[in-house]
Amino acid sequence: MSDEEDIILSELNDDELVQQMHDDLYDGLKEEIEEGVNILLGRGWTPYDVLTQALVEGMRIVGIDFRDGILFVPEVLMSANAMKAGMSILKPLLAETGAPQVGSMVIGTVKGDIHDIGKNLVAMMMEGAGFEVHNIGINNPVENYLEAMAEHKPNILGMSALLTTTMPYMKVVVDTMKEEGIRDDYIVLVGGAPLNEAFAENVGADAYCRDAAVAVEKAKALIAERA
Ligand code: B1M
Repeated sequence: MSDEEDIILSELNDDELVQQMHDDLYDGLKEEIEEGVNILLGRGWTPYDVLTQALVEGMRIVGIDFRDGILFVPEVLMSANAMKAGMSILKPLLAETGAPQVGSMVIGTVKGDIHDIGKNLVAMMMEGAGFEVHNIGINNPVENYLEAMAEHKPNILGMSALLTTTMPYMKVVVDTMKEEGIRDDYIVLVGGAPLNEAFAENVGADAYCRDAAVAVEKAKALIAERA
């Protein structure tokens, strides 16, 4: 039996448990992540702290070793699945704040890009802040965004891209909105690890959102500005 199999998560203190969850996320251990999330919640941690300190931070570490060629796609997929399992426990709790509805949003990852963890996190946090969110998934061509906007008439369009090769597609979407004469009907928010403020401005978005909390802040501020 290896040392890892001897670890009883509930016997670890908070710091040790969070550390162990980073390791378990790295190893793609879905059940252990679910157990860890439940233990931290049981100890009175807020869903937001569990999300940011145990899950998002763990994924950041996975990203470093993926970049450096230490982890490969199949392993990172397992980490992503474990992360999603943890997120699905937190989702209803984050949405439970009872915040009054403040607006609505269509959000999706752009064409050619299948990364969805960050986008889903933004969707969860927006829901928790009182937004009605229509999450249209991954790999979205411009037609999907237009269709969803026509159907749901949101205040906000959110786009996510995690690859330097897919982020320019955001400009295709904004330019098409301009051609159709609907650009100014929506607040356009963009996000994803390789983006920055200058890029957002360049593609004609209203704001760049560094993370999910910033997305909520910017969404609320821009809606208030337009009211
Ligand atoms: Co990918 N991948 N990946 N990957 N992957 C990155 C992005 C990469 C940086 C890894 C690396 O090299 N360090 C790199 C991109 C390099 C580049 O473009 N310069 C990369 C690569 C190269 C690839 C492939 C090409 C690998 C290959 O096949 N050889 C391939 C591409 C597939 C495709 O999309 N066509 C690929 C595949 C995958 C997996 C499938 C294995 C998996 C995705 C699983 C999934 O999402 N279901 C995966 C993962 C997990 C990652 C990393 C490790 C983690 C991404 C993540 O989930 N982060 C990532 C490394 C990294 O980003 N450091 C990497 C956690 C998440 C909470 O953060 O997504 O940044 P993030 O979201 C944040 C903010 O960015 C912001 O808020 C979120 C929450 O705070 N935000 C928004 C995001 N979207 C927003 C939208 C908004 C607002 C804010 O709208 C309003």
